Amino acid sequence: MNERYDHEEIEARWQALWEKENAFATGKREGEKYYVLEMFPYPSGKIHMGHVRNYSIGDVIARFFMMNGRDVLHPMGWDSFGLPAENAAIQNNIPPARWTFENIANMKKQLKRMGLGYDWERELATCTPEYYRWNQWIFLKFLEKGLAYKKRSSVNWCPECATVLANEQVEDGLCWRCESIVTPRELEQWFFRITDYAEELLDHTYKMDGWPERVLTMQRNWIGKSVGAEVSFAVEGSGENIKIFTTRPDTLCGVTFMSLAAGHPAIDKITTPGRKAEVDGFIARLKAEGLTPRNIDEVAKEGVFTGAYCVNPLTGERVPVYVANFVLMGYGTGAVMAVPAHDQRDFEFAREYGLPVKVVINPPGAILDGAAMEAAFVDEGVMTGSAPFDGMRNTEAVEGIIGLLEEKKAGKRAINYRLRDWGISRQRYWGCPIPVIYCEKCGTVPVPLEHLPVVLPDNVELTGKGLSPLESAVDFINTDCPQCNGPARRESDTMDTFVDSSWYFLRYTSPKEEKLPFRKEDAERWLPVDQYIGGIEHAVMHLLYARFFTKATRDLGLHSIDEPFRNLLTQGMVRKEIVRCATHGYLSPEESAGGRCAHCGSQADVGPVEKMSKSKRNTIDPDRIIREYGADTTRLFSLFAAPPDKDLDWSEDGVEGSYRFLGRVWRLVVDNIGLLGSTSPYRADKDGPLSGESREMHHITHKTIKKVTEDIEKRFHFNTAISSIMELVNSAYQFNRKPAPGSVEARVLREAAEAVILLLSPFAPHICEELWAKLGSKTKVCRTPWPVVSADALTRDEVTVVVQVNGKMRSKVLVPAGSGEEAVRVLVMDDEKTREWTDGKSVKKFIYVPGKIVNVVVA
Ligand code: ANZ
Ligand code: ZN
Repeated sequence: MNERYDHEEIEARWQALWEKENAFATGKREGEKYYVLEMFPYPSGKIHMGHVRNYSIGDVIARFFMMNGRDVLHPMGWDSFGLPAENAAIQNNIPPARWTFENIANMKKQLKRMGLGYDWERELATCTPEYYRWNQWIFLKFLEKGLAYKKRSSVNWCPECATVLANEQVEDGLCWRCESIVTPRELEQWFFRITDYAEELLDHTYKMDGWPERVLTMQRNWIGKSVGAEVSFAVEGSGENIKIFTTRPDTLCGVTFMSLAAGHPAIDKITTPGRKAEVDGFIARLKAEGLTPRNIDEVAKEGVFTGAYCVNPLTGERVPVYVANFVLMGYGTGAVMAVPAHDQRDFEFAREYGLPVKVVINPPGAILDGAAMEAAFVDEGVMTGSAPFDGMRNTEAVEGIIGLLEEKKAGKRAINYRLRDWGISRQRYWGCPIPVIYCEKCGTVPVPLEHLPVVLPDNVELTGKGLSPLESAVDFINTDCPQCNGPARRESDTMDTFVDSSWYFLRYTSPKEEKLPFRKEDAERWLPVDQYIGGIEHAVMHLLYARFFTKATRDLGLHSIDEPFRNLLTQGMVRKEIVRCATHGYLSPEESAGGRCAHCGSQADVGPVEKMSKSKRNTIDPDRIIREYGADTTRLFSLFAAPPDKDLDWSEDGVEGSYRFLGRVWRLVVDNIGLLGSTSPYRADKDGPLSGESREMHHITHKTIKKVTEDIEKRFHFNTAISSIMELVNSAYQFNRKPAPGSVEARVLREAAEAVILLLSPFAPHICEELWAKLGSKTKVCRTPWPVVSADALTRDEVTVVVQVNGKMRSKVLVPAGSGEEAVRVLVMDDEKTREWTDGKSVKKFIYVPGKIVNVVVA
């Protein structure tokens, strides 16, 4: 009996060996640098299939480039501040720090159990003072440069729980815990001036050719640049001026009213006494409804007249001023010049309230009638009613109109961004303290750099009530003013955890540095990250903040890199069918074994396929799969079942198929170890040219090396790379007719077996290390150079085979010289002319005279 494939023993042994010599440490290879990074996890406690997929993808890339001689940086760490630790503390009375570090320990064990090739010496956790002191340091540098500032801003307040809620704790305007209505509450908060970088952030998206277009588009929309004009409208008889932002200065002569956002500061000053009650009532109602930028296009257009009029600076016409529900305070100036003839929202509003519709642009060759229009005309056309611009194309009139406004000092060219400054204050405990002190005498005082870190205190009582939990940490809050030494108080808010993840890829380049967040030469050696891999859910926030931090730290002189991530891969989701019982709801795989509900025995409903999630109970625990099949199978399946950027549908059959394939690879080597172990691989220069089946086997080996190399390097098409390795294994089995030890056939077989092991090793590293050692190699696979393609082997001799069907010549087929009967049969039966005579008939006999003729006998 030959040795069986004992994945558990093999995997444990190789993981220990890799760990012992820190096999994947940076700096062990001479070549050019390669930085591959997977988005670091939040330590929730257990890895899920999404992690398995993400990290398997990264590990293939890392191992591939290591074998290609590159100096690879492949680090891992923990995004370990955040709300779940605080919730666990409130619910189960476990300190957030203990909960977090226990989770980290457990997940680290799981990642090691997967055989991932990380440089563990660079591990970092954002919740440690060694890391977050540099958040504080960067904050203070931003403050010094005016990139950090404080302003009043509203938070979500739940009156019932008496606490501030994070955005993700507000569901449809209600508190997630008690479902009472969440109200806004104004607090002083800290902001990062990301808008200073709006233009550069936008501009570079047009040069980032290693990013998916979809992500770039999302970032561009988020930044939301609009070019237009700012125009002042004087309010009659009040001395007030209302500024508006418009992207359509060409429509200025078509303004028939004005719309203000409910929070616009002019409202109180211009509303006439007779209109005040109605205006106040309307505004109060809007506030209660909670209008957001997302639902603004869906609501019915509504408004009230303020009683005031303002004057069009170009025409001198007076138009009524309204408060309207579809104007947002947070965008532009919070005021809109309404042009119902050419803007659909304004059009709907005008029809609702009987306001005039004045056409100033006609479609080429037609004349519109404002009274009869059924929708706004929003396309390009010819100017009208706008002397001296009449007859011009509207796009060409824009410049002239802005020029006139500038002459009259009533307006100017303006650019607007949808992007807002980044509010980083969180009324939370488990986060990085903001390093600021408030003194009655000196005001807001930055913590001196030499006093960092401001350490987050433990022993803080978490109740889920009140404003910031740190307020109650008296020893922390009460301090001395660094300027006057008088009594002072620390800032009690902590930073948004997105701050932590905005620069961790820089810290990995010098994780132990004690004088700076990172060393300049390290950052410049490793950045940009050559390949970044993570979920599409981070397309905007994390990826935009990381880009902003890179630029802002560059401008602090810390390095000279413009963009952090050269190539971005957004992996698809892992999905599985959902299963439900009519009485017991969603069922887990364990609860629905055999297609029946484990609680009541009734038939379970299966489908459709959805993203794995705890709430739908359709998750698969990676631990179980790794225990049953091993890490190699788990990795292989998650890479084989779909290309990395596409969704992957979980299938237990697929996992078993991957397991069987590894068993086949195992036996190919182990069952022939006597022969393979005593033979050197075929080398053309020593062994001379090949012919027949040996030549074909040699050809297939090199064709596969070429295909797998290109699939990994150029396209990350791991699934097709794996299927070519599977074909190579099949060919090796077919070729293997027990050649004599030391024969050229034996050497060709050994060459094929080596290629299988080396090519498969980034996907299934443990079994490959084991087989490689069995072949007698002293060097580990992960230190062995990637196989090289021989151009000679790629060319292939072909011979023409005549095809007869029932004795009559019907076709000619080209087949590789030396092909076996099986291979020829596949080619012949697939040949179009042959199929005309054989399709739908059953083949009784297939006679092959090698290299010459085939006779197919059909009934
Ligand atoms: C007059 C006009 C005429 C407009 C026309 C459009 C078409 P983007 O591209 O999104 O920047 N607007 C300005 N501030 C607003 C606010 N705070 N809330 C809601 N709408 C606002 O759009 C800018 C356009 O949206 C501006 O151009 C303004 O309407 C409106 F035929 O001004 B426009
Ligand atoms: Zn002071």
